[in-house]
Amino acid sequence: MTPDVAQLEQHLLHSAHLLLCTHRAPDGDGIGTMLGLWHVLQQQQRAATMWSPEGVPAHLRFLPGAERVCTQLPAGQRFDAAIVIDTSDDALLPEGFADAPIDGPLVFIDHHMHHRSSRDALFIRRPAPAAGELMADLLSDMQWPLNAEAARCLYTALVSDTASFRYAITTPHTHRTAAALIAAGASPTETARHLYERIPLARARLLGVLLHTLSVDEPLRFAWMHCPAATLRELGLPNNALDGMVNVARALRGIDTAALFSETPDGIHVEIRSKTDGNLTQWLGDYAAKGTRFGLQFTLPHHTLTSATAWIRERLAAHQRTAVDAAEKR
Ligand SMILES: [Mn+2]
Repeated sequence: MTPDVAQLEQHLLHSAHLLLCTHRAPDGDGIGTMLGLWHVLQQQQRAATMWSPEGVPAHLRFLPGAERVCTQLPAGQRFDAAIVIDTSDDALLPEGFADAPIDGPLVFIDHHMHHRSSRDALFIRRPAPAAGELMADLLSDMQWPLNAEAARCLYTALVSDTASFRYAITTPHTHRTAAALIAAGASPTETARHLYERIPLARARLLGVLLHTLSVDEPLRFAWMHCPAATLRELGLPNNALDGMVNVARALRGIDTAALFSETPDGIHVEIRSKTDGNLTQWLGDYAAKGTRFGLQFTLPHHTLTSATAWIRERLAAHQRTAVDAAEKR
């Protein structure tokens, strides 16, 4: 066990009441990993409160213990340690975190290597495809046994962040972890059914509207879709209904890069993803703060859908010319 994990174990074993939380806009990895840790703590008879001010997204409410996640901290409860899962970026902490009554150490357990925090905390940051995998590793290092509930939650975390083991960062160890979780009680069918086979009708209709706007630039190997502000309004959907929709364009044959442009009050929100190593952080440099080489999101103020699309295509074309020039010089 490395010193940081030994320190984590001390905090977990010797705190009277732990606070567990994850990032803003909670996802399957953050919620699943938080729940997984909570079930193991329950087994060890450790008191812990799970907190997510935005609640648990509907598609994750099947997870055992989801009903125990509170949106408001229990009045009068103080915490002698807090474990923050799936982020170590101060800007992504849950709303109200600064006022949470935490008297003791703060621990960040995260797999985002580019996240930064100025807090005085224990950082357990490892490159892993999901916080769920990292948590399974930590529990195994500490020799804390998994129960079936924890396994179901951690498996769902792993499937969520790897998009079903599809990304390059998936390793043999990832699959061994998944195997161990299934052996401990996780169900691939249960997870798949809840993550992928419960699409609300309004979201399917949204996909239909977006597909009408699908355009491709074959030489650039670039595809994009547009979502005017009125679309979500008319379908009665929140902004996060667009999450992941860009992947439909990204999956097209002959396409390496895809973008979804949506109108917001602050400007045009751009979600862009690359199938290959598109080096997005290189050609979108200034906009790449919150993302990876494979996927980025940012907002372009003072743009329309048309001008934002033209701007991205120009930048992508310029990047591809530079890449060709560099290849010819070699
Ligand atoms: Mn994650």
